[in-house]
Amino acid sequence: MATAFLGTGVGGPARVALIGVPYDRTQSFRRGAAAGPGAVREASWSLETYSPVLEVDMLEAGVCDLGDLDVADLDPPAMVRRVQEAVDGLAPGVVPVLLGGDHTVTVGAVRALVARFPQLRAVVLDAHLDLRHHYEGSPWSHACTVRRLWEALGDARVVLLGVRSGLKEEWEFARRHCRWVGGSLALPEAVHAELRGYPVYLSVDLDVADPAYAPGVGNPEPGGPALSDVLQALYLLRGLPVVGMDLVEVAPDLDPSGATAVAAAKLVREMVLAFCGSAPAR
Ligand SMILES: [Mn+2]
Repeated sequence: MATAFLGTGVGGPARVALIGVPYDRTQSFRRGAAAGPGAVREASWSLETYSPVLEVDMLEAGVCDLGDLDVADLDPPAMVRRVQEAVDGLAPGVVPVLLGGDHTVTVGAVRALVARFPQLRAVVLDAHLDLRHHYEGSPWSHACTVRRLWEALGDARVVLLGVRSGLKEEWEFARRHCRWVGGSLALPEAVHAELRGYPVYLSVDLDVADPAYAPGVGNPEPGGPALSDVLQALYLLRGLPVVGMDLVEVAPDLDPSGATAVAAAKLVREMVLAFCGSAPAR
């Protein structure tokens, strides 16, 4: 499938690898995220490749779309292993950008990258804490993703922004074991400065935005920021040494208007260009 984000003729060696992970078997409420990657690619047709805010173009960002992983029939641990292998197989210096798919896909990417970057930190934008140890009998539920990241990375290496939902126990866990957990999208300058010294994985669960802007998500959580505020938060994170990222939980069929998929495509464009838009020094 060719789209504006495919980067046909990447204009030099690939620096960014888009990887679709069409998977929604770890959803807790309503499914549909398996259709996310295809819908985001299709929606990207309606957007320009140029970002007037960042003043860079997708066609000059060295973006290569590797298509979708064949994960539909896999159980969750096998899917996570498949994602891990795919990210592990990328050449050094190529930044993986996963299109979800459930938030559980993040676990595979982070496991691969922490093997390559032992000091890896994770910045997660999400309406939910996702810190349950198990949910409905499974450690692979998308309600457990951040807990799995914490296990993979270690204590005080996860930053959570935009959170407005979670059990009391999850909030207590977050305050004890995450580097920062915020209901807003603002990152304290001290934490920002600290993160600049480490490789960072950036995970954006689309439900961080208010459902008014992106209703096609598995677990919509009212009372969130506008899409423009999410974009602004991403711009403020520019400068962090991001070595991998994802945009997850896009369930396009839950939004007949199509706005969710376009919102997701715009976020992906701005994430790619904000963190990989210029040639890396390395
Ligand atoms: Mn979420």
